[in-house]
Amino acid sequence: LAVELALTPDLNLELLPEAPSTNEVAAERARAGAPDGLLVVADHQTAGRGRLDRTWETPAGAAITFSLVLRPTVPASSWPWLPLLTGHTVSKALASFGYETQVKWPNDVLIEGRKVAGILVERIETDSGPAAVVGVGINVSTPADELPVPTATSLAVAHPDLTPTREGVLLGVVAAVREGYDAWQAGGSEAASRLASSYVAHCATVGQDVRVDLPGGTAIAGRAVDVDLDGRLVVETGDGVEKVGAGDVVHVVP
Ligand code: BT5
Repeated sequence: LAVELALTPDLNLELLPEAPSTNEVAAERARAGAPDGLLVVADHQTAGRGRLDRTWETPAGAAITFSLVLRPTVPASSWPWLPLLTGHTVSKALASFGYETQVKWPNDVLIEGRKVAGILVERIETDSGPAAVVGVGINVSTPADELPVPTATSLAVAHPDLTPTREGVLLGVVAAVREGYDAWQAGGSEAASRLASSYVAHCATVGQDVRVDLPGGTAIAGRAVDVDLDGRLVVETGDGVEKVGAGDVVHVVP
């Protein structure tokens, strides 16, 4: 991984052979003053984290695990869009390599209904103001029998005849995330609503009958009809309209 990345001089990069969690390392660096744009990449991640205390498991050498330190200048009210923006740009970047990807709200990237990439965005407080750590994990060459859960896939399992390198995918995805973030930051409310409509148009969840498992242990069911400007999923239930800020979507197969 090191050799090709070293040829890309415009990256502010910390490349680690092994790390427990790149989100942890990036958060430490942000607290120590790291600027917007620091990219922490681990060749192998040993204690990857998902949302809500879940784990993210990837075998050595087969996955991409990285975290970006961002210091957004947009109002704090816009920050909830960061995970959606990241899911959207990772999905588009993988599509540019030939994969047919979809985003499941808020930010799981799927191929043929299975999860190929997961995203964990965390907001942290630092002496130089709040920062966001954007963590991305992508299953690249993981063989089927080493995928941690039946709902997972990898680029290699989904499409064995496409064989991009891990470095190539990493650089393509990082560039896409960075570009999407810069456009979103620079573009004001117009860019924000453009992103929202582009996201809604590509999100596999909108238009589906869903059950959403909420963090407290309850669930709601209904039709997902939209994503609002705060990034919340809008669900029409029998009792009216509910807006969900966090939860796990289960697509209900009719
Ligand atoms: C996520 O959480 O999907 C966020 C994953 C973020 C991983 C990146 S890697 C770089 C950075 N450093 C970190 O420590 N994390 C980030 P969530 O939506 O909660 O999904 C977690 C669930 O996905 C687990 O409970 C498993 O069911 C499943 N899972 C675990 N490992 C997986 C994998 N490699 N591929 C697909 N699904 C996986």
